[in-house]
Amino acid sequence: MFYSPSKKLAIFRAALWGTTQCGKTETLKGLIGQLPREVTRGNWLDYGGIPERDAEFFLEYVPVRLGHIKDADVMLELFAPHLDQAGLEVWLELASGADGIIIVVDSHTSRLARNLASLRQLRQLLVTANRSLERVPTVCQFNKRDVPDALPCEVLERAIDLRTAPVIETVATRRMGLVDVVRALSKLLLRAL
Ligand SMILES: Nc1nc2c(ncn2[C@@H]2O[C@H](COP(=O)(O)OP(=O)(O)O)[C@@H](O)[C@H]2O)c(=O)[nH]1
Ligand SMILES: [Mg+2]
Repeated sequence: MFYSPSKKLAIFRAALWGTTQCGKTETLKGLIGQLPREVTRGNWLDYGGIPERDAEFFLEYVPVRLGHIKDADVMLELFAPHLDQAGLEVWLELASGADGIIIVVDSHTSRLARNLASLRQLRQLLVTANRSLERVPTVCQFNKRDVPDALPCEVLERAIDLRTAPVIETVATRRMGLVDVVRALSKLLLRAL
């Protein structure tokens, strides 16, 4: 957490982790659409005139202004790097510094193996950063609950096996559950404070 006593500003940083196409961008876009404009002001999701090819290398970023808590303005900054290749170094940096992690899980049955591989990769990255997933406030976002072949939540929970992390079901494309994800993570972060 970053805290500036003079500005009375506290900033938490959290990373969205998950396989390509699991719904990270959709989640961030959904939050921007759902939360008051003031809350997510200054996000980096509006690439505007940037060609698509270059936009792939941008780090997606959405600030969520949580509000005034105990005499300080508290912010939660959400990050999601776009490209796997461009991502790893960025990810290591994020993994070292992140106060929290949102693990976005793709509920498609066919994506289970990929979800698990990506979780192993996250664990490895955290070990490289001298950290452990069990010690980082983490929320599991089970996304794409609307797809016809979605695995039952119990099956996903057993496979993911992150007992300490709250599970939130979402449909990012319909903006379902997204604010609950932010709320669950904020609760963990503020408790850890
Ligand atoms: N049916 C369904 N599709 C989704 C959901 N979330 C994301 N998608 C779609 O999955 C694709 C990949 O999503 P995106 O957010 O770009 O994935 P990212 O690679 O993790 O950023 C897009 O076509 C989204 O519209 C969801 O909850 N339900
Ligand atoms: Mg994306």
